[in-house]
Amino acid sequence: MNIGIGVIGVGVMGADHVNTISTAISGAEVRAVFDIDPSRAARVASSVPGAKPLSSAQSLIEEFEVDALLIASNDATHAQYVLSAIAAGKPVLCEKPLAPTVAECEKILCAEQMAGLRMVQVGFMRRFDPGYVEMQRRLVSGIIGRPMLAHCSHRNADVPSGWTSEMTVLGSAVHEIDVMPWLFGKKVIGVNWMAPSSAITAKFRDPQVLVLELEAGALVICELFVKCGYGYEIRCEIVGEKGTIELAPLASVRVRSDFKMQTDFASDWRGRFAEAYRRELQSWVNGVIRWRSSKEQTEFGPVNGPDAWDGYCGAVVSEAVLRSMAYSGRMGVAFQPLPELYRKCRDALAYA
Ligand code: ISE
Repeated sequence: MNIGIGVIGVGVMGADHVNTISTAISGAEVRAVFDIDPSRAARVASSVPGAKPLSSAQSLIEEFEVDALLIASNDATHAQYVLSAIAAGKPVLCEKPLAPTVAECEKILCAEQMAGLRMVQVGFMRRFDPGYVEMQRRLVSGIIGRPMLAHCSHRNADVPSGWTSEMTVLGSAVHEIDVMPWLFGKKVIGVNWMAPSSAITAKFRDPQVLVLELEAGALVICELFVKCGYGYEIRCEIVGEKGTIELAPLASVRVRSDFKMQTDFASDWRGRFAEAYRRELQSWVNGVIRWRSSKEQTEFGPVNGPDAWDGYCGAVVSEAVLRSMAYSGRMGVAFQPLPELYRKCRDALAYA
């Protein structure tokens, strides 16, 4: 019998998850959805046989046919829904960021601690992307020796109106902030934020450059350009002492015609990371099924991927980046006290 999923927030990402669960995931089905816009909830629910729209997030969390929750609502609402789900004893997959502030993430860690097990998985889907997974495998094999440096670019064709410089950090850069320490196997210990001047995006800073300093002296240089205009593109090259490893462009074609050679870009991340999202969802569903049927309950509970601790680390680093941005207005400053923050919470809450 499939587990029942309730989805909170069925905008761009939530609707995409509903579609993936319904068409490509085994062991689960969407049984209820909630959205701040009732007509959107009704539309998405009508696309899935057996799914119903509910009129509040709390009723969806408490719905007895819903065994586990997927949260894809506005970032500012994540913490409240995650906390309610933990209180209801239901596993959660929460889209990134776990919450926009460190204080909210701490509340979530405390709630898990009180519950005695990890309930929350965080949607850092790049950890499931075949390209990043292969990069990690090659790094661990030692083929390029000790990794020293990474060059990343993260470009969106465009962003909605009302976008801010902070959103680029909290909503976009948070992926590099999560995946690069994961690849290197090292924590971030310092950050530096900078931005060139740009007339086109006068309302917010774009592009931005982040430099993350990792333990053991490695550096990650990230360009974030969310209004690049030409398409969605993610690049990453890691430079080691004996070579480099680079994400290769996705399987695609090159067209030669009319004196041009062309390759298409995806318009947004859903196409580029479709397989990563599918693997992330399947892994989470497998974890929930295993947890529900297992007699031996471990502290890892249903989580089968990045957890609330990873979400918390993302928030710690993002807040440091925002401080660097606010402090300088333009050129960043090296920011050091990150290890203290990690230690404080890890020791208090016994997270590894
Ligand atoms: C978006 O919200 C995502 O999650 C994408 O993965 C990211 O690449 C994009 O920059 C964000 O806006």
